[in-house]
Amino acid sequence: MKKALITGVTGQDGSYLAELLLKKGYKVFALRRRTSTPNYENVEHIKEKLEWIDGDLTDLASLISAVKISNPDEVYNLAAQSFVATSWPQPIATGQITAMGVTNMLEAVRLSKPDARFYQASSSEMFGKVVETPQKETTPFYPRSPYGVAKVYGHWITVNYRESFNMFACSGILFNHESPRRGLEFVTRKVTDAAARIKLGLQNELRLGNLDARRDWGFAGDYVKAMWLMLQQDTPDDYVISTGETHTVQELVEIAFERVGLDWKDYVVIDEKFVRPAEVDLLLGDCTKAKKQLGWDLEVSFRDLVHMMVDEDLKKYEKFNIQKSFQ
Ligand code: NAP
Ligand code: G4F
Repeated sequence: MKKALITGVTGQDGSYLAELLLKKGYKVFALRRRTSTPNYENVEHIKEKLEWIDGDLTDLASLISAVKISNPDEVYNLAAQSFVATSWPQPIATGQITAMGVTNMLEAVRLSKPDARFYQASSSEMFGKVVETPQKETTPFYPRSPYGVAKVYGHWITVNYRESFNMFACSGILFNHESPRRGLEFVTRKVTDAAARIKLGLQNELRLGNLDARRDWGFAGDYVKAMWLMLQQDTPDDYVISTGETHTVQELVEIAFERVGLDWKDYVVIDEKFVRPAEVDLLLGDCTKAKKQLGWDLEVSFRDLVHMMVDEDLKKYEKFNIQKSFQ
């Protein structure tokens, strides 16, 4: 039985990856940090199947201990302060977790299980103010946020440990990927949640920032398969994972509101509070390398993804309304 250690299991990607690895017969160790209230919403259905280890990406001792306890064949480093907007008001915490946390995790592996295969969650946010379109593995980085800068560090330290210590370390440069498990602060989920709430009379308006930004949005369930595939290759490498389509935030809003039979223009209000100090205007990935070398492909289209998210949010609130009416 193969053993995997995942950081960030309570987040969106960690929950899908844990499901995938359990299905493949892995023993899955899950690093969790201390929170004041339990935070298992995304993994409630598999919670008992995971081997939980307490630790924090900023605490090297806890990571060394986690690697020793789990003795993993594969390590997936998904934990991060992952919300771009928060990285301006909290640049230092973002750097400590999202940048230096990667070195902590790599050091823990190097010191305790150097032959474990390592996956780093790099990001298309590193391309920032893009210097070429579409973006591929060789496109130079130009990060536009403290988060993007931290991810560039995490990316290069992963490459460096591969080249310096001959570690099997891979970096997946993943473009935006979403799901019904996405945090409510990210634009896709904020929009699908609001469309459902407005439809059910629980909310009157939706306040958003820049509607012109373009993203290459895919489904998280498809993207975790690429993470696993990267660690099954003969040699470690870096791969772009994307859909090869780009859509504006406005298109996302249109599809979500159309799904609930409403005209978005009647509800969306532009609020400067959500406009960023520096924006990433356009992301569009070229994942030819992943398709050829990993045999990876996606199954869920952008429109189906938005519909899936709206439908799940509607279901959630309809259930909530029924429960409320019994009180
Ligand atoms: P997410 O939902 O925000 O999950 C982040 C996870 O990291 C959570 O489990 C969180 O734990 C954990 N975490 C945060 N700080 C930690 C710390 N100091 N120590 C230990 N754990 C900590 O993120 P996601 O969307 O699943 O993304 C997974 C990874 O891929 C992240 O590294 C993200 O930056 C990267 N990425 C994401 C995308 C995307 O579109 N989703 C694209 C490219 C790259 P709590 O639950 O306790 O907060
Ligand atoms: O959904 P977002 O917050 O995602 P963003 O900034 O692209 O970052 C996500 O994808 C990265 C990969 O490229 C990951 F590395 C990162 O961890 C995260 O998962 O914002 C998307 C776009 C931005 O251009 C933003 O300005 O939507 C625009 N937007 C417009 N109004 C908004 C809003 N974003 C948010 N969160 N909230 C708004 O009200």
